[in-house]
Amino acid sequence: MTAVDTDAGPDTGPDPALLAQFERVLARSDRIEPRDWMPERYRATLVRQVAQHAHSEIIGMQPEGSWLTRAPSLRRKAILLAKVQDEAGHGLYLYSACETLGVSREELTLRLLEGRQKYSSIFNYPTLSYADVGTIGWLVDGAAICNQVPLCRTSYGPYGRAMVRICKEESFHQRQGFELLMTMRSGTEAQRAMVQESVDRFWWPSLMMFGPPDAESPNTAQSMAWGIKRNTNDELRQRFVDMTVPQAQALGVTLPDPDLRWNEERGHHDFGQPDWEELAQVVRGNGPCNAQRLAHRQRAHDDGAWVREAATAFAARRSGEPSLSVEPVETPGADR
Ligand code: BYC
Repeated sequence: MTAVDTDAGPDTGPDPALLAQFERVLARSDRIEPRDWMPERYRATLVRQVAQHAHSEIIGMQPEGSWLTRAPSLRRKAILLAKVQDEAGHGLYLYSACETLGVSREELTLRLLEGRQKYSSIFNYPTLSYADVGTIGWLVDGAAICNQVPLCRTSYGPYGRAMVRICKEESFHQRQGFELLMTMRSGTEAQRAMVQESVDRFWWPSLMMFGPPDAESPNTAQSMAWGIKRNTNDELRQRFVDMTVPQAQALGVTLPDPDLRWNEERGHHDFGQPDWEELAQVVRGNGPCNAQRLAHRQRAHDDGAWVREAATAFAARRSGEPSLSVEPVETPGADR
């Protein structure tokens, strides 16, 4: 789509020609790019979803990050460090994608800290054992892959391109989680029990990651019509269950759902419903770790104030100079 720099303005409604052009782009499954005209509600919906996604990546560093200092071996620590750093990177790509919609990262951070924007419910559950690192990789990143692979084809260019790279990294995350659980499953009786206990705690919250059932999802229909979402919440939840059941069998763990069984007629697994009231409570801020996660994020933001100030001062100084000159710094006693 070519760049259009005019807008008919809020009082008169969108210019029909611009709207028609926008709809033509969507109809041929092409991308909307930052400088293209777009309806204000399309832009606002994207800001909501992409910001929520970015916040999830950043808050999502906490549950696993808390195990970095307690990793059982150097190898596990290196793997976990790489994964948590990847999550930070994902957050940054997504904040950048969101900034192309005209909202600054500073503003987005403020909206998160003031509770005006959400992040994924899953990160409001505690990580109680090292098996949880494996379970998050296997189930949470597994759910994230199911949700995010279709988002590589989302209608907004910067979001879709960010998702391509993120999905590649998520695949590694899921494999490392599965491998960790597989290793623990071939360990002692206590380790095997630790894996099962962890899976029992994370199964239902993982299913909730896909959002409420379609019938109670206020945003799905419009987001699908705009090509922001390519599948409904229930479609992706079903895909996740079908993908995960054989993996659970390979691991030798049971999934805590008495209604889970293969349905020959449908060609899919039937499964029970998560506790939707629990999801509503967690999303409203009343999950087991909501307050802790936000307080930690606020602390990290406060601790980072000097870095932002220094970077801003440096950028201002650099923009005031015709060219960047690095001045020698006098360091007493330093080697010459
Ligand atoms: N948690 O109409 P609906 C990761 C909200 S991070 C919290 O269905 P929509 C990882 C929803 O926002 C991956 N809130 O909404 C990182 C809406 O409220 P608002 C995170 C939820 O947007 C570190 C309301 O409920 N992935 O992988 O059509 C370590 C009604 O819902 C949740 C993404 O962010 C929830 N689970 O669909 C490891 C994916 N569910 O905003 C791993 C991108 C619903 O109207 N996002 N809500 O106030 C999406 O695909 C969609 O936004 C959702 C929800 C499927 C989540």
